Amino acid sequence: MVTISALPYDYELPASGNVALIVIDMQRDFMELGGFGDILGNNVGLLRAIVPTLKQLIDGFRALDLPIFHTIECHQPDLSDCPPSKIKRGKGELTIGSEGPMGRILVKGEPGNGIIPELAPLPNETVIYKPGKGAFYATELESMLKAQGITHLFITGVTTEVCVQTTMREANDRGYECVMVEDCTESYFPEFKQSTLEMVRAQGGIVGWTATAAEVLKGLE
Ligand code: TIU
Repeated sequence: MVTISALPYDYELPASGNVALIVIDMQRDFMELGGFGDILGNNVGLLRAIVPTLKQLIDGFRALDLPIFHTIECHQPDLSDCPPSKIKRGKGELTIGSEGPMGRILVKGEPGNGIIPELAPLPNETVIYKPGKGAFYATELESMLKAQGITHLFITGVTTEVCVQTTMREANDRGYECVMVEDCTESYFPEFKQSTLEMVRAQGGIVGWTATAAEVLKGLE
């Protein structure tokens, strides 16, 4: 049994529990000027703060030979997997599929859709291409986790209250024991990040736990 110091109480990982690290949408679209986050009117620079800590956590999982799943929010070039409601959202001139400074906004394979170089996946790591905010909706993630017997998830990435929280809620409903890693997730709205951390661990951990990267690594190593 591994015990990780977490909130609202210690997170326990039974010997039979298989863990994975989930890294949500650390893509240029959300981290750089000219991407989707920027065209929605956000200060994308706010998200950079977590990159070194998230890199340490990723390196820790790599050193322990534990599985890592990266996700990318994206759509097919013909936008057939993007509901019109999602295209219409936002107030700027550019929208999903528009030509932006880093290629077509939120379209699979465009330069802006790539994961930032510092956190680039290794060839043995899985990349999940997701059309929704949650990583389970319309993806192979659940079947892949089941195939590997994974039961416990450490969830990181951006943005905390949008794709990270949606994914954690989807995972929780599917029976996964989830930890949101506090210093490996960030929001364009600091108060939304704080509220998300508090709401997932409220009511005795209604959605799961939160812990720092250092506590996660201390527990796993
Ligand atoms: N806009 C925003 O905060 N987030 C997204 O649109 N996607 C993710 O969170 N990845």
